[in-house]
Amino acid sequence: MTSDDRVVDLPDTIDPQNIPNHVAIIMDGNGRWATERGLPRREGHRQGVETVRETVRNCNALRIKVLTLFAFSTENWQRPDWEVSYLMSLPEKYFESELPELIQKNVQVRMIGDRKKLPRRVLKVIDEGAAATKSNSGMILNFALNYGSRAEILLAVNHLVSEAAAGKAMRRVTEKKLSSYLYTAALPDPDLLIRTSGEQRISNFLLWQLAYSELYFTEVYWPDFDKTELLRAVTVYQRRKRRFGGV
Ligand code: V07
Repeated sequence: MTSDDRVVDLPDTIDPQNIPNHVAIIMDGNGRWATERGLPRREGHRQGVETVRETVRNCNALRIKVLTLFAFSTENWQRPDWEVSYLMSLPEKYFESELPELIQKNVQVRMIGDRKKLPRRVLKVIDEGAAATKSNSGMILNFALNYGSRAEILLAVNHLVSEAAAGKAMRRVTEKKLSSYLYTAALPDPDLLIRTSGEQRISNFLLWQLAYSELYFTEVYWPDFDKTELLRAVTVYQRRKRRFGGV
């Protein structure tokens, strides 16, 4: 891709020198969006995928380096079967229409989360998407699927325990060492977490990684989270003075 694709008209509230490196988003409110319109929840999820498409374009244009999207939590299996099946069809739908553009835009696709419970077909399309974009050096698009943060931390701890039990020299565990066993090992921590649809919780998302992130909550439902809303979140992020606990 040429750099021209990423020339955007930025409002003057945005400082192009202070764009967050890593933005993570809890995409909440698809069901409520649909219900309020008298539409089936499925319509909300379908529209939610449209918003994913646009958000990926907008983040790429802003030169955000990593975008992590919380697509399916370990708790989401409790939804009705028909809804879970519909949600599980979305990765395939997304790649069918978007993979050529992701490749053209030099985007690298990845997944974080527990692969075990995911349907084989879903893993296949995600692995194919990841393989097709493996050597891309542009934005990293990271989908959290069947993801739960406590389980992720426990997995890391248990890796460390096994290593210690196997007699590997380890006098103490450092933050760096523990981080290296998280799904996000290769990624910087998020600078900005966005959650749509009014809930002000982290809901077991990236608990370790969000330690110093700016948190941005908006009432807007995910299907309505457009470019204006993204720029608003980035503007608020830039206005906050980040102190990392210092003075
Ligand atoms: C899902 C649409 C966005 C709103 C939140 C829930 C519904 C994109 C994906 C996806 C996942 C992996 C991947 C490519 C695309 C997705 C689920 C739900 C389960 F490699 N949107 N989206 N996956 N929704």
